[in-house]
Amino acid sequence: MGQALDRMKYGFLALMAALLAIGIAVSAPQPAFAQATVGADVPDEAAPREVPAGETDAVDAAGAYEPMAPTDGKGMPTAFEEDALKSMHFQDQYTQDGAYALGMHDYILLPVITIISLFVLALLLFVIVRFRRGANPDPSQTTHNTLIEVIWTIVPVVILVIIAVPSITLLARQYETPPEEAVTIKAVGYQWYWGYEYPDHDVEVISNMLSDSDAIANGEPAKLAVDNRMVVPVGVPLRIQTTAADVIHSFAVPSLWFKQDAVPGRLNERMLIIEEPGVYYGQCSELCGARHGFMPIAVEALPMAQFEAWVASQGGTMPGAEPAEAEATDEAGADEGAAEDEAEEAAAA
Ligand SMILES: [Cu+2]
Repeated sequence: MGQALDRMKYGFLALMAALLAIGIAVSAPQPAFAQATVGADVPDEAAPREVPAGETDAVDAAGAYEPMAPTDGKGMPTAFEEDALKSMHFQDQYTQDGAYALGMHDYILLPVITIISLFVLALLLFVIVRFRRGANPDPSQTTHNTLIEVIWTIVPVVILVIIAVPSITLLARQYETPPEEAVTIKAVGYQWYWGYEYPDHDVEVISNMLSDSDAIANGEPAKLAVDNRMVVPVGVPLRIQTTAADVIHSFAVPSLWFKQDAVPGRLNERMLIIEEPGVYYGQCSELCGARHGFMPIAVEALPMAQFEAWVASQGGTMPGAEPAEAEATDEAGADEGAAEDEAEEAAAA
């Protein structure tokens, strides 16, 4: 029996060692690959870009909309060299859910986990020193102590309850349904870029990553800047719907506490209210193929008047501007068909 157990134990250890070795072998070449890719500017033709009809000349026609310059350190990651502490922490939050979640992390989770870790470390050190063979040659045979067992059952339960209350509250907040008047934006993941459809405004935007040199020339962070941003109004409920045309992507913007999978054949939906105007950067967060790391997200939140100017610059219309309801519905249906056709073309290309 004892031998069988030993064999199982060694078998398990050997399996773990083999898995570890495979893990090292698989992961080792990656840093070299990543560096090689980061160093080189990505050629434009690698990413298919589809220009929706009427988009090219519309910007010149209106002229009222100017892309917003990003604020350094806002809505983007911080470099370790710039601010070591901030680079290891969450980004500043610009939604109420984000502020709530960050508060929960900073004031509940982090203190609790720090106290528990230090307490366990202290216990271990005490046991190692006090009950080592030299100091305690004749060990006690005690195996049970009712009082201690009750304490180490009750205390963790209390800690879990303390964590569960804000945790479930946060979950419920994130499931809140957007109100009827919310602005709908459908983010569609493609291999490897994003498309943003505004069914209420009759606008579609295709968003590709800028090359490093273009991004830096724009005063934007490299690998996060895009040619066409997802422009949204600030301070009003947004109905963000995500889906994908080919494989699973994930629409994620850390400073807006927003991450939602974009799954082919499924429409996921979550409400988003951005508190401050600004440019907020994110990335696809579901491994989706060779250029997964090169399909960034840039959300530009503008006051309503400027958002209206942007819609006009894209050749769209604000909802309510057109009186005919039936016509609008027909158009939306046609647009979806067109988007599907485009997706098929992209997949075929
Ligand atoms: Cu992706």
